[in-house]
Amino acid sequence: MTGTYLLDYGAGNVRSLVNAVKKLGHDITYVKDPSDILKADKLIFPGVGAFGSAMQSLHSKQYAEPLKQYLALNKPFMGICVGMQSLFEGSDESPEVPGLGIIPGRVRLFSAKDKAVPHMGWNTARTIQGGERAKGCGLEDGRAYYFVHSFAVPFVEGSPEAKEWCLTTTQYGGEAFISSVRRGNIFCTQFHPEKSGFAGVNVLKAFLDGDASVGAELDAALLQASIVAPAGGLSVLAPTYVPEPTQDQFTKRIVACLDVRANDQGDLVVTKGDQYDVREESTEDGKGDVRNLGKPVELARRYFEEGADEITFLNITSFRNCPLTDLPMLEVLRRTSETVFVPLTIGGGIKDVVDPDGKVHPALEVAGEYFRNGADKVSIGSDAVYAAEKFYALGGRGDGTSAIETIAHAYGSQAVVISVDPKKVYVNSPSDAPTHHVIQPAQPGPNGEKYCWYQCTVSGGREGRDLDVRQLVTACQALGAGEILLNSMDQDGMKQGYDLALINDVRSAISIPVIASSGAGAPQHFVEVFEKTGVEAALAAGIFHRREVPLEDVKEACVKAGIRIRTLDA
Ligand code: 1PR
Repeated sequence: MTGTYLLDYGAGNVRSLVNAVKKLGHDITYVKDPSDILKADKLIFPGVGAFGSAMQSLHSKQYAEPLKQYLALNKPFMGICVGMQSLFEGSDESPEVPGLGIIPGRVRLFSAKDKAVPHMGWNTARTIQGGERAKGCGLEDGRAYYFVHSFAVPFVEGSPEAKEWCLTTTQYGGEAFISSVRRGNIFCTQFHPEKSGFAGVNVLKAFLDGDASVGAELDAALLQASIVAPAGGLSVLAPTYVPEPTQDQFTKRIVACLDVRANDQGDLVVTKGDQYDVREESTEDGKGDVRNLGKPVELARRYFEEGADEITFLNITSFRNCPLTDLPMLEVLRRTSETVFVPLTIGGGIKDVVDPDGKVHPALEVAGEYFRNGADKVSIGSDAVYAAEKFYALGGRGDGTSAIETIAHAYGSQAVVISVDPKKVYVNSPSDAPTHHVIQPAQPGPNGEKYCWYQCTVSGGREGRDLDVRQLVTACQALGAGEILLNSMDQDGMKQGYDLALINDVRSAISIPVIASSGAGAPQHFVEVFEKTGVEAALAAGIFHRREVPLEDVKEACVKAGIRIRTLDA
């Protein structure tokens, strides 16, 4: 069968991409056999996970050779993220594994000296070559797209990859990298069009609707216009235009969070607590109803349309009992990913689970199930605390078996978020908590205590552990986590602003991105957290659910304060 094919090797979320393609009115067939590749009229390769495992999968499934042949025939191809990287000669992520070698150049690790790594969020793609090369591919100069990666191909002016292939560059901190390439009918993006809202959907549309002959003509014209004969007599493409000096346009992210659980009638609802208590004022029987603030799929869609940069679902009672055979959030994800084209994170119950028949499912399998159903990241709460405790018990190392390690290994660090539920413990002096990292909070404690440490909790805050938040995040980063979602049990639902002392303490301890959470009550709180801490993202729940503060107002306040943010028309 001819048509558009998807080259998938089962490593991560391709559901969103398939949903986007279908929404655009196209059919897509999964490549199931190496021979399918050459049958395709158009081929999309959404590489996910680590470079080495992607290449190994291509070889073990015997896809590499037919893919090279397909590319040599100049048939329409779209590579996404690792799907783009695999076309280069190799990557520092897996130095021993060669790439396909179609494009000269190597994929390198970002430096974490001046920025958080992974590069996770919305950033701007600038076209070079005067934009000529971008014609017809739906990509707009200066538009923000969603990136999530730690490795990239540096943009080196005059290099063969820059001259012959580079379509757009993006600046992250002090580094400019190649964010998309195009030559003939080969078109690849480092960013994820299927996660880049309407801007990304336009890129996919152009590829799917596009005429295969256009790419070939365009390239021939460019080639003619810019051929030079250097000393060796070889013809190479000269850069027709020198790219504008680029600026880092990386934006701060606004995340809408949906705490989900079943209410007493058994319906799955979005709820929201104050300091983690999600029940209404107690009724006579001493047990108020679970607050019901809406339906998860509908609310997620509303937030996407209103401009949320990411959406997080937390299944807040999954620590009780959640066999793999009955994960209600799978359906929520499947339905959400049909209409929501920004990254989706799912948390709650990412751990080894036991089915009623006694069958054990490792956390990796649980996470895999979520990725296949539309999640881009999983968020680990309680299990991360246990993993960190084990890390210290082993003398500061992992043993490779934790959920963090196994999931990061298979799906990449960027797919592993740690959700932290810390609670303040006040002390009179640092010597009262000698094994913990003690700081001075903005306000003294109830008995005038000048110091506090932040205790990690498990099971939705029900149990405190002998581990402080700094110990937790440093251990989790070392084990391979890619991002921290930093809640605060004290600030949750209070609408008094984020706990800046806690956030600064965590931000300064690690280099992976941090999402500030808990306590947002007004647009100014977002401005404050971005101005006074180095966090990459800020999350809120209650004020959005209750429509007390529209997302638009939050973004407007940030723009007015000069904070780089993705606006819907940007
Ligand atoms: O331990 O891996 O099963 O994960 C359980 C997850 O459920 C954790 O991420 C934990 O944070 C979450 N959780 C458990 N119980 C509750 C609860 O509220 N009773 N919710 C809970 C945590 C905090 C944030 C909230 C922000 C922003 N909720 O998610 O959205 O505080 O709120 P605000 O803007 O209204 O202040 P595991």
